[in-house]
Amino acid sequence: MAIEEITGRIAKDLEYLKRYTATPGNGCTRLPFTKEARKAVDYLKELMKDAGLEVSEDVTGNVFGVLKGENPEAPCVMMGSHYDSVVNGGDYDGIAGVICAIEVARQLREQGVKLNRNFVAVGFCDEEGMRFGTGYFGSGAMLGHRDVEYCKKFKDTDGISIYEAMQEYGLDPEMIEQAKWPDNSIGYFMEAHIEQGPVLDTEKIEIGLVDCIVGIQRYMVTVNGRADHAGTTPMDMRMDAVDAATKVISKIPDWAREKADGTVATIGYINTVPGGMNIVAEKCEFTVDIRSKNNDNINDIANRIRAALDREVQMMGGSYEMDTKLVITPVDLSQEMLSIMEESCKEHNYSYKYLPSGAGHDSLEIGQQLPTVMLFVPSREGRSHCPVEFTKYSSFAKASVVMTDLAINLLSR
Ligand code: HGY
Ligand code: MN
Ligand code: MN
Repeated sequence: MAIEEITGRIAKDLEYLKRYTATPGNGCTRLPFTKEARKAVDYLKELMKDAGLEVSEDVTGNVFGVLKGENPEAPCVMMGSHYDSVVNGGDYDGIAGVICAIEVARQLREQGVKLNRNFVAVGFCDEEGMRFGTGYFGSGAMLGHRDVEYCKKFKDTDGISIYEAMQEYGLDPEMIEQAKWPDNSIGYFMEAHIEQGPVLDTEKIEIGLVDCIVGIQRYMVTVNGRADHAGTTPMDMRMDAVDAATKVISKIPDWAREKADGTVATIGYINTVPGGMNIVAEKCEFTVDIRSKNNDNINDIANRIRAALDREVQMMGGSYEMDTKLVITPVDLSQEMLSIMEESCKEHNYSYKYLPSGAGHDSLEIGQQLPTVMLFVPSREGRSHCPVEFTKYSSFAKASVVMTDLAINLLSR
């Protein structure tokens, strides 16, 4: 099929899916276990059925489409990404990778490829961790890394746990462990994704071959002081949670800069309680997201945060909690699968470049234990996690052509 026709199919699907957002006109907000997620999954199911796939949805809200091979018992070739988004995010992060997986299934059928094993397209339910502060929920559950205790532990800012959100969505969280796929049932995992950074766009390169993904640690820190009158309380009598917290927060970006190797640290959320302009803050909550290819750097910054909190809180006379939301180590992706994609790029005369991923992905979770590979396509001006996120549909079409070549190789084994 001509690349223009493939581009048209992908464009139609992604344009249609743009409507499933809680913030129309202000980016994509499709959080897990919401009506927007439900509608997107129902549409993905239709596309999978139209592509001749056997469709199912698991106990966590992951959606699978299976193209049967000769030996359905053999470890399958799985391809996909996530259908959830951040708040006011872009229209391509995650969901485009799910559409690319369905597009690969279409091309496998159209080319009459003989499948020795199943090809499975997947849409994972909660990669971002945006709602509950975690990450990789659906892909983690598929690997058996999520349980009922986990679902009860993490809550959104309205105090709703994953457990309750799943129930409201019509799922039974008590069955979470049924999401686990049997050992050796997945042979390979492939993911197409937007780069979400500036490299490919700046260098005018069409395909990114991702050789590693950074490790990530995420924390919610709560500093506890004492509420007091902003006017009558002398400065040396205060237990000002904001004063203590900001003394720590202000140091964190420099600790990342000092590593001078691409290590990053982000304070994405700060909140004060009770939040009155004439009240000394009783509490100050903030998130920390630390990432690096070097896990020692991540641990070092997390330890420096703890030491700084100990110091500042001791001086203030209050306390703090540093709740762990996510800890995942860096992962190297499959060189064998990357080489096959590199050959495909050469054959189709697509420019390409090997590069690391500074963003986390379902492949980060899955690559910890299975042969995994990612392919990036350019993000205009490197922008992502915002409404201006943009990638040309023809880029996704090229990605699907390269990944079909990889799938054919793996499915012939
Ligand atoms: O946060 C990330 O890196 C990804 O977009 N989930
Ligand atoms: Mn993503
Ligand atoms: Mn994302």
